[in-house]
Amino acid sequence: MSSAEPHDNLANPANPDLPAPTPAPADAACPDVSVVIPCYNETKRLGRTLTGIRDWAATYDGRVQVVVVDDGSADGTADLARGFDAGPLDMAVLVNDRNHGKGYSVKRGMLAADGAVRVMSDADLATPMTELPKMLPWFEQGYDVVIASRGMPDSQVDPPRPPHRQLMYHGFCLIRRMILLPRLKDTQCGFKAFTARAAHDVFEHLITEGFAFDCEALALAERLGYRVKEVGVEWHNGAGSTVNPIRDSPRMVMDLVRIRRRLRKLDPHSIRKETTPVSNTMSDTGT
Ligand SMILES: Nc1nc2c(ncn2[C@@H]2O[C@H](COP(=O)(O)OP(=O)(O)O)[C@@H](O)[C@H]2O)c(=O)[nH]1
Ligand SMILES: [Mg+2]
Repeated sequence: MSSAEPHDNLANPANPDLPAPTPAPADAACPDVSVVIPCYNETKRLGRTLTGIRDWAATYDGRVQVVVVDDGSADGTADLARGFDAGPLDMAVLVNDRNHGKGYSVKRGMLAADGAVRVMSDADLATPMTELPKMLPWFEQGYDVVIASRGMPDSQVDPPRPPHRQLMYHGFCLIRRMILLPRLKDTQCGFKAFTARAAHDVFEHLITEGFAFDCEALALAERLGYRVKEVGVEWHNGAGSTVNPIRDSPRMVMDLVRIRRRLRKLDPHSIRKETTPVSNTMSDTGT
């Protein structure tokens, strides 16, 4: 067992009757990792991010795959990714036919990735890869989805966000907790890790193309009986955010209502039953 904190209560209040997770294999401390990066006009930020992942991969014992998903960029983002000196990284570059949104792009990347652990990261790598080793031990303890959070007592947000962003963030959290996922403090941090099986089941059924997709993914995961762990991380607030809270928040709130309505009608057992085998998963190795 790793150096992670003691066991939490693994019961999933949403679905106590769904199958318990299969114990993770003994070598789960360094699983093969895929990092999916949704990118919309990211030539300014992506190079540094890929370098950061490459540097981290050089210190990591497992295989590291990077899947860049270019979401219809007009600034040569895909060319930058293709031309990057990948070193030990296994690189894949997917290009959307047009701009669809972050949710569409993460879904595409997550379903194309092949790591035992599939991580989505924003193109600014605001949560550095060095935070991933803090998250991986939770998989060994039976969690299926481990999300980085800026809302935990040990989270470090540096530098603090400007007051207007802070206000929008807390306002959205308040509304979101009334509609979906009341237990989670921060659903919007752009760094989340899934086992291959959870990634497959969740993203196969995800329909939200915009920024509310994180909430749909997490609510879907809980509805399917997967265990979600929120972990405080270091988060660096850099320049160049592509999210406009005034433009994007109303749409997100409408999406939350739609997501809740859809999930109420969803039969989780039919999804878990129809699931086809996923290769190279932590929970499929059966060891
Ligand atoms: N704004 C925007 N971002 C997108 C889109 N598709 C993918 N993304 C990516 O979604 C991520 C959003 O992160 P970021 O801009 O840092 O926003 P933050 O949430 O304010 O930190 C970035 O990696 C974007 O490139 C899109 O259609 N619009
Ligand atoms: Mg950011």
